[in-house]
Amino acid sequence: MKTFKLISNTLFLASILLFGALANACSLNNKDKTRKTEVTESSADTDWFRDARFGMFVHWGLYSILGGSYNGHTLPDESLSHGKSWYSEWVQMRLEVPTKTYHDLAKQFNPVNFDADEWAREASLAGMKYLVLTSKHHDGFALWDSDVSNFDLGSSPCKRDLLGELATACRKYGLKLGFYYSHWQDWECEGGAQPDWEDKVQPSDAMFQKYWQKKSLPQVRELLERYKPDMLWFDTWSESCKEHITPKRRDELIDLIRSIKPDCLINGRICAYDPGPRVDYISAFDNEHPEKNLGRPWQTPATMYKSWAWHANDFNWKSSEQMIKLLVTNASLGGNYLLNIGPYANGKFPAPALRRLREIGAWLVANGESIYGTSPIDEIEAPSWGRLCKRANTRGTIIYAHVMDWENGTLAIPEKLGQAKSAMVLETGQKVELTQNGQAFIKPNGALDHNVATIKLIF
Ligand code: H79
Repeated sequence: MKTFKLISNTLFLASILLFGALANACSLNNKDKTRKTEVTESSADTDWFRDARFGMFVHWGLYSILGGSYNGHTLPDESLSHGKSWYSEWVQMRLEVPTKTYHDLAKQFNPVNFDADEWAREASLAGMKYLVLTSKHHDGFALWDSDVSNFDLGSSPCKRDLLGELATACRKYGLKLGFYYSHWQDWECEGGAQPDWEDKVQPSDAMFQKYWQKKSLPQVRELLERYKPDMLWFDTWSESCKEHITPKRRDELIDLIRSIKPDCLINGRICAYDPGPRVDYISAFDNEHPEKNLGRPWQTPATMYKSWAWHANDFNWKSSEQMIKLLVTNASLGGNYLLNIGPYANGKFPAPALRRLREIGAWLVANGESIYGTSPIDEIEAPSWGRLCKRANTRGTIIYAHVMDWENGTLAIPEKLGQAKSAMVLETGQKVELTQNGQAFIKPNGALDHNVATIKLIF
């Protein structure tokens, strides 16, 4: 246990913020100079995040041992008052696991098959540019050996530095690294927020403050100092956090992060009902795909099936094609897609997840040019047949037309884009015929990808 250090919120911090703001204002976007710059007070450089478009989320912790079931019950189970959810990382609360039984799972957590290099390699092969791991979910278990809590990896048989291994592997594969940290709900700590259910007693403000100062802030500090993450992912989703996550505490947490690592990106769900202007990117709700560009860097956290963490009885796998379409749709609106994996407790990725990762990665090998570093076309509604992404540079404008439905085989190009000069299948370079006025392109002969075919239109 270490004593909590007060955060210095002084001239030093002010100068960092000022410097950050200036640096931001001066930085040129070398990818697409037509991008609009929004007026926010995010002081970190978000260009890498916007260009990345695709990341891996990983939900992994003690709950992975139970795999969505406990004591003859499996999620969702309506016979229990709060059992109606697929989210297996909530198993402790939803399937009413006694506290001691749940905490004893720490003695079993020994991921002998965890190979950080393999995780990072798979993420990279899938075309992902960053990886975000649950360092502590709502159950309160820290996936590292924490100085400020005994409910942590240090109390398990695993004596490895899992987060450190992951940080090294991510660096090797050129992936940015992020941590999910549950700053609001913490079911283990006396002052941590509890599920917002009528039958749960929430901690008083004084108790929450103790948790905040003795566990939440110091653990965020530990993560930043030890592992130097590129981004943090906080989780609130409704007004029910208002009692504990006040704008003052939100800002205190942002100040702490900026004072240690000013370029670490912070998500809007640090305070979902009022993220304020200082956060760096907006996280949509779980599996929510907005229909418009949110105007700031944004991202959808998404599942492959219904649960986030490993669930042995969740067979609702989305197809690779569905997920490619969601990635493309988000990209066309300026957003990222943070696709989740729920590894087994032993550290391995389940086969259905691996297959999907590799299929999406295979699509991106051929079509990545149409996704990474592209811009949305805000002023044009998506055509009925698919989605559009843009890349503009001094030589002209390229529009990537992602065809999701060939309709009658001649697809209209939205008039506002003007007349295209030429067109080709992005994957193969095969020329695609344009109508005489360059206002439509015609389905090329030969086999086209059954997923999403990308036509590169040059203007
Ligand atoms: O860590 C994962 C979840 O355990 C945690 N956030 C993700 C990233 C989370 N737990 N609960 N919630 C988020 C609130 C979820 C609310 C939901 Fe819905 C209700 C999900 C589905 C129905 C409303 C509608 C919000 C998204 C869609």
